Amino acid sequence: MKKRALISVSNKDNLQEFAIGLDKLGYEIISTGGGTFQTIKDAGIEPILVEDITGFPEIMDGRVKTLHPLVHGGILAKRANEEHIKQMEENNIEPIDIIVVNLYPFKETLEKAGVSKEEIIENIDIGGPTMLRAAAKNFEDMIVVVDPTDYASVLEGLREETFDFEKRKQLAGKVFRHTAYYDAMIAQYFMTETNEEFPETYTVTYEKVQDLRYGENPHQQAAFYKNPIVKTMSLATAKQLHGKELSYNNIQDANAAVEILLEYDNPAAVAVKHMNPCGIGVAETINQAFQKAYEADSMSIFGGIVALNREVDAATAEKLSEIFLEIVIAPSFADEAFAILSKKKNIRLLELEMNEEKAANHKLTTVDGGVLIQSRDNGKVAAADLKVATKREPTEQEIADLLFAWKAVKHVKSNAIVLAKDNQTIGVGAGQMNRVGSAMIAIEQAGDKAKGSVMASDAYFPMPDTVENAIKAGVTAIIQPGGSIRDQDSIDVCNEHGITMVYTGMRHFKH
Ligand code: 93A
Repeated sequence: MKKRALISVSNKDNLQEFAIGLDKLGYEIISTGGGTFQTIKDAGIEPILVEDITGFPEIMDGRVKTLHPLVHGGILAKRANEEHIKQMEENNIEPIDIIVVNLYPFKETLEKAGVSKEEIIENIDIGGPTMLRAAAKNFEDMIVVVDPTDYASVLEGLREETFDFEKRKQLAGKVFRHTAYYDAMIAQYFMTETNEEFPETYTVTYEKVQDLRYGENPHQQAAFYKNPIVKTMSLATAKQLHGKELSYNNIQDANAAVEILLEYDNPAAVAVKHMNPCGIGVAETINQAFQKAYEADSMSIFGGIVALNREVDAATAEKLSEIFLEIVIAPSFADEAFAILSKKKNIRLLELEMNEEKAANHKLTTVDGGVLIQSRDNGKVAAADLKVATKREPTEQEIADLLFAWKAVKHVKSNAIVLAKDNQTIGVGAGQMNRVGSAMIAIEQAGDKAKGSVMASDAYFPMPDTVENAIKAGVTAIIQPGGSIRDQDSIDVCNEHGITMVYTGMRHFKH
Protein backbone atom coordinates (compact mmCIF):
# COMPACT_ATOMS: atom_id res chain seq x y z
CA MET A 1 0.00 0.00 0.00
CA LYS A 2 1.20 3.51 -0.82
CA LYS A 3 2.42 5.60 2.10
CA ARG A 4 0.28 8.66 2.76
CA ALA A 5 1.03 12.27 3.67
CA LEU A 6 -1.72 14.62 4.81
CA ILE A 7 -1.03 18.27 4.06
CA SER A 8 -3.09 21.17 5.40
CA VAL A 9 -1.26 24.47 5.56
CA SER A 10 -1.99 28.18 5.75
CA ASN A 11 1.58 29.21 5.01
CA LYS A 12 2.24 27.90 1.51
CA ASP A 13 5.99 28.69 1.50
CA ASN A 14 8.05 25.91 -0.16
CA LEU A 15 4.90 23.80 -0.38
CA GLN A 16 5.08 22.95 -4.08
CA GLU A 17 8.67 21.71 -3.94
CA PHE A 18 7.82 19.67 -0.90
CA ALA A 19 4.73 18.09 -2.48
CA ILE A 20 6.72 17.29 -5.62
CA GLY A 21 9.43 15.68 -3.46
CA LEU A 22 6.92 13.57 -1.55
CA ASP A 23 5.21 12.54 -4.78
CA LYS A 24 8.54 11.43 -6.24
CA LEU A 25 9.17 9.36 -3.15
CA GLY A 26 5.89 7.57 -3.84
CA TYR A 27 3.67 9.22 -1.24
CA GLU A 28 0.01 9.64 -1.84
CA ILE A 29 -0.96 13.19 -0.91
CA ILE A 30 -4.13 14.01 0.96
CA SER A 31 -5.07 17.65 1.34
CA THR A 32 -7.71 19.96 2.73
CA GLY A 33 -9.90 21.63 0.17
CA GLY A 34 -8.94 25.26 0.16
CA GLY A 35 -5.63 26.88 -0.67
CA THR A 36 -3.61 23.78 0.11
CA PHE A 37 -5.38 21.73 -2.57
CA GLN A 38 -5.01 24.40 -5.22
CA THR A 39 -1.33 25.07 -4.52
CA ILE A 40 -0.45 21.39 -4.75
CA LYS A 41 -2.55 20.99 -7.87
CA ASP A 42 -0.73 23.94 -9.44
CA ALA A 43 2.50 22.03 -8.90
CA GLY A 44 1.11 19.31 -11.17
CA ILE A 45 0.10 16.84 -8.48
CA GLU A 46 -3.42 15.59 -7.95
CA PRO A 47 -4.04 15.38 -4.21
CA ILE A 48 -6.89 13.39 -2.68
CA LEU A 49 -9.31 15.55 -0.73
CA VAL A 50 -9.78 14.79 2.96
CA GLU A 51 -13.51 14.68 2.35
CA ASP A 52 -13.06 11.92 -0.21
CA ILE A 53 -11.37 9.85 2.48
CA THR A 54 -13.81 10.61 5.27
CA GLY A 55 -16.89 10.64 3.10
CA PHE A 56 -17.85 13.70 5.06
CA PRO A 57 -17.91 17.20 3.57
CA GLU A 58 -16.11 20.22 4.93
CA ILE A 59 -18.80 22.00 6.92
CA MET A 60 -19.41 25.15 8.92
CA ASP A 61 -17.22 27.40 6.78
CA GLY A 62 -14.31 25.03 7.23
CA ARG A 63 -14.55 24.82 11.00
CA VAL A 64 -14.89 21.06 10.55
CA LYS A 65 -12.54 19.78 7.85
CA THR A 66 -10.28 17.16 9.29
CA LEU A 67 -11.90 16.39 12.64
CA HIS A 68 -12.87 12.83 11.78
CA PRO A 69 -11.95 9.35 13.12
CA LEU A 70 -10.82 8.21 9.69
CA VAL A 71 -8.20 10.97 9.88
CA HIS A 72 -7.33 10.76 13.56
CA GLY A 73 -7.45 6.98 13.70
CA GLY A 74 -4.99 6.93 10.81
CA ILE A 75 -2.68 9.23 12.76
CA LEU A 76 -2.96 7.83 16.27
CA ALA A 77 -2.91 4.08 15.62
CA LYS A 78 0.14 2.41 17.08
CA ARG A 79 1.53 0.30 14.28
CA ALA A 80 3.06 -2.25 16.65
CA ASN A 81 -0.18 -2.71 18.57
CA GLU A 82 -2.21 -5.63 17.22
CA GLU A 83 -5.41 -4.39 18.78
CA HIS A 84 -4.98 -1.00 17.07
CA ILE A 85 -4.31 -2.67 13.72
CA LYS A 86 -7.38 -4.87 14.15
CA GLN A 87 -9.52 -1.84 14.97
CA MET A 88 -8.18 -0.01 11.95
CA GLU A 89 -9.26 -2.89 9.73
CA GLU A 90 -12.67 -3.15 11.39
CA ASN A 91 -13.29 0.55 10.87
CA ASN A 92 -11.73 0.95 7.43
CA ILE A 93 -9.06 3.27 8.75
CA GLU A 94 -5.91 3.58 6.69
CA PRO A 95 -2.67 4.74 8.27
CA ILE A 96 -1.31 8.21 7.60
CA ASP A 97 2.48 8.42 7.73
CA ILE A 98 3.29 12.10 7.47
CA ILE A 99 1.38 15.10 8.79
CA VAL A 100 2.27 18.50 7.36
CA VAL A 101 0.31 21.25 9.04
CA ASN A 102 0.80 24.86 9.87
CA LEU A 103 -1.89 26.83 11.53
CA TYR A 104 -4.28 29.65 10.78
CA PRO A 105 -2.34 32.91 11.12
CA PHE A 106 -3.71 33.97 14.49
CA LYS A 107 -0.91 36.43 15.26
CA GLU A 108 -0.96 38.03 11.81
CA THR A 109 -4.75 38.39 12.04
CA LEU A 110 -4.45 40.18 15.39
CA GLU A 111 -1.99 42.58 13.79
CA LYS A 112 -4.26 43.44 10.85
CA ALA A 113 -5.52 47.01 10.92
CA GLY A 114 -9.22 47.26 11.72
CA VAL A 115 -9.64 43.52 12.19
CA SER A 116 -12.95 42.41 13.71
CA LYS A 117 -13.27 40.22 16.80
CA GLU A 118 -15.08 37.65 14.67
CA GLU A 119 -12.16 37.40 12.29
CA ILE A 120 -9.77 36.94 15.19
CA ILE A 121 -11.87 34.13 16.62
CA GLU A 122 -12.20 32.44 13.22
CA ASN A 123 -8.42 32.37 13.04
CA ILE A 124 -8.14 30.14 16.07
CA ASP A 125 -7.18 26.88 14.41
CA ILE A 126 -8.74 23.78 15.96
CA GLY A 127 -8.32 20.99 13.45
CA GLY A 128 -4.69 21.88 12.71
CA PRO A 129 -3.35 21.66 16.28
CA THR A 130 -5.43 18.52 16.78
CA MET A 131 -3.67 16.77 13.92
CA LEU A 132 -0.29 18.15 14.91
CA ARG A 133 -0.63 17.05 18.52
CA ALA A 134 -1.97 13.63 17.56
CA ALA A 135 0.91 13.05 15.16
CA ALA A 136 3.45 14.36 17.65
CA LYS A 137 2.09 12.04 20.34
CA ASN A 138 2.50 9.12 17.93
CA PHE A 139 5.96 10.23 16.79
CA GLU A 140 7.33 6.71 16.95
CA ASP A 141 5.19 5.84 13.93
CA MET A 142 4.82 9.24 12.31
CA ILE A 143 6.69 12.15 10.87
CA VAL A 144 5.15 15.48 11.74
CA VAL A 145 6.19 18.75 10.12
CA VAL A 146 5.01 22.15 11.34
CA ASP A 147 7.73 24.41 9.96
CA PRO A 148 8.12 25.03 6.19
CA THR A 149 11.86 25.55 6.69
CA ASP A 150 12.08 21.87 7.67
CA TYR A 151 10.70 20.56 4.36
CA ALA A 152 14.07 20.20 2.66
CA SER A 153 15.68 18.28 5.51
CA VAL A 154 12.59 16.08 5.87
CA LEU A 155 12.77 15.15 2.17
CA GLU A 156 16.45 14.43 2.53
CA GLY A 157 15.84 12.23 5.57
CA LEU A 158 13.13 10.33 3.71
CA ARG A 159 15.31 9.84 0.63
CA GLU A 160 18.26 8.65 2.64
CA GLU A 161 16.08 6.73 5.08
CA THR A 162 17.69 8.39 8.06
CA PHE A 163 14.47 9.11 9.93
CA ASP A 164 15.33 7.52 13.22
CA PHE A 165 13.58 7.74 16.58
CA GLU A 166 15.58 10.80 17.66
CA LYS A 167 14.75 12.84 14.55
CA ARG A 168 11.06 12.05 14.84
CA LYS A 169 11.10 12.95 18.50
CA GLN A 170 12.80 16.22 17.71
CA LEU A 171 10.10 17.15 15.18
CA ALA A 172 7.43 16.14 17.71
CA GLY A 173 9.01 18.35 20.37
CA LYS A 174 9.00 21.23 17.94
CA VAL A 175 5.30 20.65 17.32
CA PHE A 176 4.35 20.71 21.00
CA ARG A 177 6.42 23.84 21.46
CA HIS A 178 4.63 25.41 18.51
CA THR A 179 1.10 24.47 19.57
CA ALA A 180 1.86 25.64 23.12
CA TYR A 181 3.14 28.96 21.72
CA TYR A 182 0.07 29.24 19.51
CA ASP A 183 -2.35 28.54 22.36
CA ALA A 184 -0.43 30.85 24.68
CA MET A 185 -0.98 33.70 22.23
CA ILE A 186 -4.69 32.91 22.19
CA ALA A 187 -4.75 32.71 25.99
CA GLN A 188 -3.02 36.07 26.24
CA TYR A 189 -5.50 37.57 23.81
CA PHE A 190 -8.39 36.37 25.99
CA MET A 191 -6.63 37.53 29.14
CA THR A 192 -6.42 41.05 27.75
CA GLU A 193 -9.99 40.95 26.49
CA THR A 194 -11.33 39.83 29.86
CA ASN A 195 -8.96 42.04 31.90
CA GLU A 196 -7.73 39.21 34.08
CA GLU A 197 -4.81 40.54 36.07
CA PHE A 198 -3.30 37.66 38.02
CA PRO A 199 -5.09 34.45 37.00
CA GLU A 200 -4.52 31.01 38.56
CA THR A 201 -2.14 30.08 35.79
CA TYR A 202 -0.13 32.71 33.99
CA THR A 203 0.35 31.97 30.34
CA VAL A 204 2.91 33.86 28.37
CA THR A 205 5.07 32.94 25.44
CA TYR A 206 8.10 34.50 23.84
CA GLU A 207 9.65 34.33 20.41
CA LYS A 208 13.29 34.89 19.70
CA VAL A 209 14.39 38.35 18.62
CA GLN A 210 18.03 37.36 18.33
CA ASP A 211 20.76 35.26 19.82
CA LEU A 212 23.15 37.38 21.82
CA ARG A 213 26.89 37.04 21.69
CA TYR A 214 26.87 36.28 25.38
CA GLY A 215 25.01 37.04 28.58
CA GLU A 216 25.94 39.30 31.45
CA ASN A 217 29.46 37.87 31.16
CA PRO A 218 31.28 36.27 28.24
CA HIS A 219 31.09 32.75 29.70
CA GLN A 220 27.28 32.91 29.81
CA GLN A 221 24.98 32.21 26.86
CA ALA A 222 22.00 34.40 26.11
CA ALA A 223 19.23 35.28 23.69
CA PHE A 224 16.64 38.04 23.53
CA TYR A 225 12.98 37.02 23.32
CA LYS A 226 9.90 39.16 22.94
CA ASN A 227 6.24 38.72 23.60
CA PRO A 228 4.74 38.11 20.14
CA ILE A 229 1.37 39.73 20.65
CA VAL A 230 1.51 42.18 23.52
CA LYS A 231 2.75 45.34 21.87
CA THR A 232 4.39 47.18 24.71
CA MET A 233 7.13 49.70 24.25
CA SER A 234 10.18 47.51 23.92
CA LEU A 235 13.81 47.43 22.96
CA ALA A 236 12.74 44.47 20.80
CA THR A 237 10.98 46.90 18.49
CA ALA A 238 13.41 49.81 18.76
CA LYS A 239 14.93 50.71 15.42
CA GLN A 240 18.69 50.42 15.39
CA LEU A 241 20.09 53.00 12.99
CA HIS A 242 23.76 52.42 13.51
CA GLY A 243 26.40 50.40 15.30
CA LYS A 244 27.02 46.82 16.22
CA GLU A 245 24.55 44.42 17.72
CA LEU A 246 23.16 45.18 21.17
CA SER A 247 24.55 43.12 24.01
CA TYR A 248 22.66 41.61 26.93
CA ASN A 249 23.78 44.39 29.26
CA ASN A 250 23.01 47.04 26.63
CA ILE A 251 19.42 45.87 26.42
CA GLN A 252 18.92 45.95 30.18
CA ASP A 253 20.58 49.35 30.54
CA ALA A 254 18.73 50.91 27.62
CA ASN A 255 15.49 49.59 29.06
CA ALA A 256 16.28 51.14 32.44
CA ALA A 257 17.16 54.45 30.75
CA VAL A 258 13.87 54.59 28.90
CA GLU A 259 11.91 53.77 32.06
CA ILE A 260 13.53 56.76 33.76
CA LEU A 261 12.69 59.12 30.93
CA LEU A 262 9.02 58.17 31.16
CA GLU A 263 8.94 60.10 34.45
CA TYR A 264 9.65 63.45 32.81
CA ASP A 265 7.45 65.40 30.41
CA ASN A 266 9.86 68.25 29.64
CA PRO A 267 13.00 67.69 27.58
CA ALA A 268 15.05 65.21 29.60
CA ALA A 269 18.26 63.23 29.26
CA VAL A 270 19.59 60.41 31.34
CA ALA A 271 22.89 58.58 31.45
CA VAL A 272 22.76 55.04 32.79
CA LYS A 273 25.46 52.71 34.05
CA HIS A 274 24.67 49.20 35.24
CA MET A 275 20.95 49.96 35.37
CA ASN A 276 21.36 53.00 37.62
CA PRO A 277 21.16 56.60 36.46
CA CYS A 278 24.45 58.43 36.92
CA GLY A 279 23.03 61.70 35.63
CA ILE A 280 19.56 63.02 34.89
CA GLY A 281 18.87 66.47 33.51
CA VAL A 282 15.63 68.20 32.63
CA ALA A 283 15.60 71.56 30.85
CA GLU A 284 13.91 73.67 28.21
CA THR A 285 15.83 72.12 25.34
CA ILE A 286 17.21 68.65 24.84
CA ASN A 287 20.67 70.12 24.40
CA GLN A 288 20.51 71.77 27.85
CA ALA A 289 19.01 68.63 29.35
CA PHE A 290 21.89 66.54 28.10
CA GLN A 291 24.41 69.12 29.32
CA LYS A 292 22.91 68.75 32.80
CA ALA A 293 22.90 64.95 32.68
CA TYR A 294 26.54 65.04 31.60
CA GLU A 295 27.67 67.54 34.23
CA ALA A 296 25.82 65.61 36.91
CA ASP A 297 28.64 63.07 36.83
CA SER A 298 31.04 63.58 33.95
CA MET A 299 33.15 60.64 35.09
CA SER A 300 30.57 57.87 35.39
CA ILE A 301 28.94 58.62 32.03
CA PHE A 302 32.01 57.20 30.28
CA GLY A 303 30.94 53.99 28.53
CA GLY A 304 27.34 54.62 29.51
CA ILE A 305 24.01 54.69 27.80
CA VAL A 306 22.32 57.99 27.11
CA ALA A 307 18.60 58.25 26.52
CA LEU A 308 16.82 61.43 25.48
CA ASN A 309 13.09 62.06 25.21
CA ARG A 310 13.25 64.50 22.30
CA GLU A 311 14.77 64.40 18.83
CA VAL A 312 18.55 64.66 18.97
CA ASP A 313 19.66 67.82 17.18
CA ALA A 314 23.06 68.59 15.70
CA ALA A 315 24.35 70.57 18.68
CA THR A 316 23.45 67.80 21.11
CA ALA A 317 24.96 65.23 18.78
CA GLU A 318 28.24 67.17 18.80
CA LYS A 319 28.35 66.97 22.57
CA LEU A 320 27.36 63.32 22.63
CA SER A 321 30.06 62.50 20.13
CA GLU A 322 32.75 63.85 22.42
CA ILE A 323 32.19 61.07 24.96
CA PHE A 324 32.63 57.34 24.65
CA LEU A 325 29.07 56.00 24.83
CA GLU A 326 27.70 52.53 24.21
CA ILE A 327 24.25 53.66 23.08
CA VAL A 328 22.28 56.79 22.35
CA ILE A 329 18.55 56.19 22.34
CA ALA A 330 15.96 58.80 21.39
CA PRO A 331 12.60 59.07 19.64
CA SER A 332 14.45 60.34 16.56
CA PHE A 333 17.68 61.84 15.26
CA ALA A 334 17.83 64.88 13.00
CA ASP A 335 19.69 64.09 9.76
CA GLU A 336 22.63 66.24 10.76
CA ALA A 337 22.76 64.66 14.21
CA PHE A 338 22.77 61.21 12.67
CA ALA A 339 25.58 62.22 10.33
CA ILE A 340 27.67 63.42 13.28
CA LEU A 341 27.06 60.41 15.52
CA SER A 342 27.26 57.71 12.87
CA LYS A 343 30.86 58.70 12.17
CA LYS A 344 31.62 56.84 15.37
CA LYS A 345 31.90 53.17 14.60
CA ASN A 346 31.27 51.83 18.05
CA ILE A 347 28.27 53.83 19.11
CA ARG A 348 24.83 52.24 18.75
CA LEU A 349 22.02 54.58 17.75
CA LEU A 350 18.49 53.52 18.54
CA GLU A 351 15.14 55.09 17.80
CA LEU A 352 12.26 54.34 20.12
CA GLU A 353 8.97 56.08 20.66
CA MET A 354 8.75 56.71 24.40
CA ASN A 355 5.21 56.60 25.65
CA GLU A 356 4.25 55.58 29.15
CA GLU A 357 0.86 54.36 28.01
CA LYS A 358 2.65 51.72 26.00
CA ALA A 359 4.86 50.52 28.85
CA ALA A 360 4.39 46.91 29.96
CA ASN A 361 2.08 46.85 32.95
CA HIS A 362 3.44 43.62 34.35
CA LYS A 363 7.05 43.10 35.35
CA LEU A 364 8.40 39.58 35.52
CA THR A 365 11.49 38.60 37.47
CA THR A 366 12.86 35.10 37.59
CA VAL A 367 13.74 33.21 40.71
CA ASP A 368 15.00 29.66 40.56
CA GLY A 369 12.09 27.46 39.57
CA GLY A 370 9.62 30.27 39.01
CA VAL A 371 8.84 33.88 38.31
CA LEU A 372 7.58 36.76 40.36
CA ILE A 373 5.10 39.00 38.64
CA GLN A 374 4.08 42.43 39.78
CA SER A 375 2.37 45.42 38.28
CA ARG A 376 4.64 48.16 37.03
CA ASP A 377 5.67 50.76 39.62
CA ASN A 378 3.71 53.63 38.15
CA GLY A 379 3.27 55.37 41.47
CA LYS A 380 3.38 59.15 41.05
CA VAL A 381 3.43 61.97 43.52
CA ALA A 382 2.41 65.58 42.88
CA ALA A 383 3.00 68.70 44.99
CA ALA A 384 -0.49 68.39 46.46
CA ASP A 385 0.29 64.90 47.78
CA LEU A 386 3.24 66.04 49.86
CA LYS A 387 2.82 66.18 53.61
CA VAL A 388 5.17 68.57 55.36
CA ALA A 389 6.50 66.92 58.54
CA THR A 390 8.71 69.75 59.78
CA LYS A 391 8.13 73.24 61.09
CA ARG A 392 9.74 74.75 58.02
CA GLU A 393 7.68 74.62 54.80
CA PRO A 394 9.45 73.94 51.49
CA THR A 395 9.99 76.84 49.10
CA GLU A 396 8.55 76.74 45.57
CA GLN A 397 12.00 75.94 44.21
CA GLU A 398 12.48 73.18 46.78
CA ILE A 399 9.15 71.60 45.89
CA ALA A 400 10.19 71.46 42.24
CA ASP A 401 13.57 69.98 43.16
CA LEU A 402 12.02 67.49 45.58
CA LEU A 403 9.60 66.19 42.96
CA PHE A 404 12.41 65.94 40.41
CA ALA A 405 14.57 64.00 42.88
CA TRP A 406 11.66 61.75 43.87
CA LYS A 407 11.16 60.69 40.23
CA ALA A 408 14.86 59.93 39.96
CA VAL A 409 15.24 57.96 43.20
CA LYS A 410 12.48 55.59 42.14
CA HIS A 411 14.81 54.24 39.46
CA VAL A 412 17.91 53.80 41.57
CA LYS A 413 18.68 50.42 43.07
CA SER A 414 17.76 50.30 46.77
CA ASN A 415 18.88 51.53 49.16
CA ALA A 416 18.67 54.65 47.06
CA ILE A 417 19.53 58.26 47.83
CA VAL A 418 19.52 61.08 45.28
CA LEU A 419 20.70 64.65 45.78
CA ALA A 420 19.38 67.14 43.26
CA LYS A 421 19.20 70.80 42.43
CA ASP A 422 17.69 72.75 39.52
CA ASN A 423 16.40 69.73 37.61
CA GLN A 424 19.71 67.94 37.81
CA THR A 425 20.93 65.03 39.89
CA ILE A 426 24.13 65.96 41.67
CA GLY A 427 24.71 62.84 43.74
CA VAL A 428 23.39 59.29 43.34
CA GLY A 429 23.91 56.65 46.01
CA ALA A 430 22.76 53.21 44.86
CA GLY A 431 22.45 49.71 46.15
CA GLN A 432 24.10 49.94 49.55
CA MET A 433 22.94 47.62 52.27
CA ASN A 434 22.31 50.48 54.67
CA ARG A 435 20.70 53.77 53.83
CA VAL A 436 23.33 56.00 55.35
CA GLY A 437 25.92 54.24 53.16
CA SER A 438 24.04 55.27 50.02
CA ALA A 439 23.66 58.79 51.43
CA MET A 440 27.41 59.09 52.06
CA ILE A 441 28.13 58.12 48.46
CA ALA A 442 25.62 60.64 47.11
CA ILE A 443 26.90 63.39 49.40
CA GLU A 444 30.52 62.76 48.55
CA GLN A 445 29.76 62.84 44.86
CA ALA A 446 27.82 66.09 45.15
CA GLY A 447 30.70 67.76 47.03
CA ASP A 448 30.21 71.53 47.28
CA LYS A 449 27.14 71.33 45.06
CA ALA A 450 25.28 69.68 47.96
CA LYS A 451 24.83 73.11 49.53
CA GLY A 452 21.25 74.21 48.96
CA SER A 453 20.30 70.90 47.32
CA VAL A 454 17.46 68.53 48.17
CA MET A 455 17.64 64.85 49.05
CA ALA A 456 15.31 62.01 48.12
CA SER A 457 15.23 58.65 49.86
CA ASP A 458 13.39 55.68 48.31
CA ALA A 459 12.25 54.47 51.76
CA TYR A 460 11.91 55.87 55.26
CA PHE A 461 14.76 56.56 57.68
CA PRO A 462 15.01 54.00 60.47
CA MET A 463 17.49 56.29 62.25
CA PRO A 464 18.31 59.98 62.04
CA ASP A 465 21.89 59.40 60.81
CA THR A 466 21.13 59.91 57.09
CA VAL A 467 19.37 63.19 57.82
CA GLU A 468 22.23 64.35 60.06
CA ASN A 469 24.75 63.74 57.28
CA ALA A 470 22.59 65.47 54.71
CA ILE A 471 22.25 68.54 56.89
CA LYS A 472 26.00 68.63 57.44
CA ALA A 473 26.47 68.64 53.66
CA GLY A 474 24.06 71.56 53.22
CA VAL A 475 20.83 69.86 52.12
CA THR A 476 17.82 72.09 52.84
CA ALA A 477 14.88 69.81 52.07
CA ILE A 478 14.25 66.07 52.16
CA ILE A 479 11.62 63.90 50.50
CA GLN A 480 10.88 60.41 51.76
CA PRO A 481 7.88 58.09 52.23
CA GLY A 482 7.64 58.44 56.02
CA GLY A 483 6.19 55.70 58.16
CA SER A 484 9.08 54.63 60.40
CA ILE A 485 8.32 54.20 64.10
CA ARG A 486 11.33 56.48 64.56
CA ASP A 487 10.13 59.19 62.16
CA GLN A 488 10.10 61.67 65.01
CA ASP A 489 13.88 61.31 65.52
CA SER A 490 14.51 62.48 61.96
CA ILE A 491 11.92 65.24 62.20
CA ASP A 492 13.54 66.53 65.41
CA VAL A 493 16.94 66.75 63.70
CA CYS A 494 15.40 68.66 60.78
CA ASN A 495 13.61 71.07 63.13
CA GLU A 496 16.74 71.62 65.16
CA HIS A 497 18.54 72.73 61.98
CA GLY A 498 15.62 74.54 60.39
CA ILE A 499 15.37 72.35 57.29
CA THR A 500 12.32 70.82 55.63
CA MET A 501 11.16 67.24 55.35
CA VAL A 502 8.16 66.11 53.32
CA TYR A 503 6.43 62.73 53.17
CA THR A 504 5.12 61.08 50.01
CA GLY A 505 3.35 58.21 51.73
CA MET A 506 4.71 55.97 48.98
CA ARG A 507 7.81 53.82 48.89
CA HIS A 508 9.89 52.99 45.81
CA PHE A 509 12.11 50.01 46.55
CA LYS A 510 13.85 48.68 43.47
CA HIS A 511 15.85 45.48 43.55
O1 93A B 1 -11.24 25.39 11.16
S1 93A B 1 -10.35 24.36 11.55
O2 93A B 1 -9.94 24.44 12.89
N1 93A B 1 -11.04 22.93 11.38
C1 93A B 1 -10.44 21.85 10.86
O3 93A B 1 -11.00 20.75 10.93
C2 93A B 1 -9.15 22.01 10.22
N2 93A B 1 -8.35 21.11 9.62
C3 93A B 1 -7.26 21.79 9.14
N3 93A B 1 -9.06 24.40 10.61
C4 93A B 1 -8.53 23.26 10.11
N4 93A B 1 -7.36 23.09 9.43
C5 93A B 1 -6.46 24.19 9.03
O4 93A B 1 -6.81 24.63 7.74
C6 93A B 1 -5.02 23.84 8.92
O5 93A B 1 -4.34 23.91 10.15
C7 93A B 1 -4.49 24.87 7.92
O6 93A B 1 -3.99 25.99 8.58
C8 93A B 1 -5.70 25.27 7.10
C9 93A B 1 -5.57 24.84 5.65
O7 93A B 1 -6.78 24.97 5.02
P1 93A B 1 -6.99 24.93 3.43
O8 93A B 1 -6.16 23.86 2.87
O9 93A B 1 -8.47 24.65 3.29
O10 93A B 1 -6.62 26.29 2.90
